[in-house]
Amino acid sequence: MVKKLIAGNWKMNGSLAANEALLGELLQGLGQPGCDVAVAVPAVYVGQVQALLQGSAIALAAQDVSAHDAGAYTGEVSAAMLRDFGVRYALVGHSERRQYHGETDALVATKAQKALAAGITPIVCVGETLAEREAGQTEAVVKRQLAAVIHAVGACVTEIVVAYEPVWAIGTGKTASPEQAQSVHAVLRAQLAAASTQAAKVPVLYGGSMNAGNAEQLLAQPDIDGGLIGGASLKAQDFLKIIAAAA
Ligand code: 3PY
Repeated sequence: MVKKLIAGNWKMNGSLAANEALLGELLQGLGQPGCDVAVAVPAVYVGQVQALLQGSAIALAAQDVSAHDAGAYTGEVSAAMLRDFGVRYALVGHSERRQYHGETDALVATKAQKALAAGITPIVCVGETLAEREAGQTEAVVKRQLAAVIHAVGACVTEIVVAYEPVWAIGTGKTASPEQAQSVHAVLRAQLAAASTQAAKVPVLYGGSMNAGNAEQLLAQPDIDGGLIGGASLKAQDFLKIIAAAA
């Protein structure tokens, strides 16, 4: 069985003071978590959060990573730079990046490769829009998105994490029902199994308005191995409840 992973995605939220308060409360309530835990913080706070998490059970994650190694790419942050700060995971292909920054499947796949090459585990986000779901394209869309990464990373597919985040459930308060989520997770799990006999160890997380109220039911599904948590990861007590539900 895969060890569950609960990863918070702070998105573009936080400040030096707010991060310190949030992590202080989290670390105080955490104890020995029965699952892996990470927080994906804005790039500018990676150094601060690395120091605050030193020696704790919470891993540091980035929200994005450059598809380039170094050079004239103003505003970009490379995988090696993130690794310098102890970053363990990096989100790639979050729907907000696909939607607002035009990230393609090919770019997301390159980002996943760059993360892996630097020793960072990419959390590969896939998910369909409402229009795609209504057109009966959910399976085709998530399989296409994941296939690009599987093709690019080859045998390293066992080193990735996948997050299914239906776009219509992101920041909308709408959540996929446990059955809806499970059926997509089963598709992704089968696709991973077809790519590698070792892929059973790849965690497939659910994201998209997972919160303290619905986490337990979602996490009880056989193919849901954790969560990528948006808004609820900014409230220490809610995030702690989700972590407890994953144990
Ligand atoms: C959400 O839950 O809104 C997310 O986008 C998590 O990444």
